[in-house]
Amino acid sequence: MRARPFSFDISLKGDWGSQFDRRLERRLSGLTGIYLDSESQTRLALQGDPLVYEVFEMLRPTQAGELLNGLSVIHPGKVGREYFMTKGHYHEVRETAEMYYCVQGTGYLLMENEQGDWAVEEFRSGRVVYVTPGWAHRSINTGTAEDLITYFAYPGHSGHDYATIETHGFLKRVVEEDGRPVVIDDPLRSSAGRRASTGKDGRA
Ligand code: PAN
Ligand code: ZN
Repeated sequence: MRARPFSFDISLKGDWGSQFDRRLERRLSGLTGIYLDSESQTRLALQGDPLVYEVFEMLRPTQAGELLNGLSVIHPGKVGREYFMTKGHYHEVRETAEMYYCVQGTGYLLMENEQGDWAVEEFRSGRVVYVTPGWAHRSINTGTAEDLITYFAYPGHSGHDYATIETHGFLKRVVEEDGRPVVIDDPLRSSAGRRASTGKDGRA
């Protein structure tokens, strides 16, 4: 891990990951339960199990004062009427923010907090989204052919709480209607407001 200041380039066409230390991949079979149309999800997972998204991380100490940063690459695709998207999570330390910079593509960052507020911000090339502390976030690629590529940075001690979203889902979903993305209420949203136990960072 570098001890001196450094710089790197994130605009290398076709070579997005080369600056980063670690690559995580998420295939459809590992995203059970996130899509409304579970039959389509199972069928597609059996027929080739598409790569839904990849995360390229710059490894830094997981401590306050550091910034964990990297690239999310969400590939284009759909499951039923829903677009390829990330699992989504809260930060385990709720008081931590995050910034996203959209390098390429089109989509949304869907967000909500534990007070029941929600927000959707648009991703398009050159656009920044600031996630305020305490807001869960999920990236959604609404493009038909292009990867959605975002650069993110968040405090080193944030941690990830995936369990809360796995248990309750988000309040809203972005689905395709007449060829366009629209925001709808999640019909599966659990009415139980209790938060799941967070446990350890489940990212790897
Ligand atoms: C990002 C996300 C990344 C993948 O690095 O982790 O876009 O999304 P999931 O973690 O929900 O699978 C981030 O928000 N980190 O905190
Ligand atoms: Zn995050």
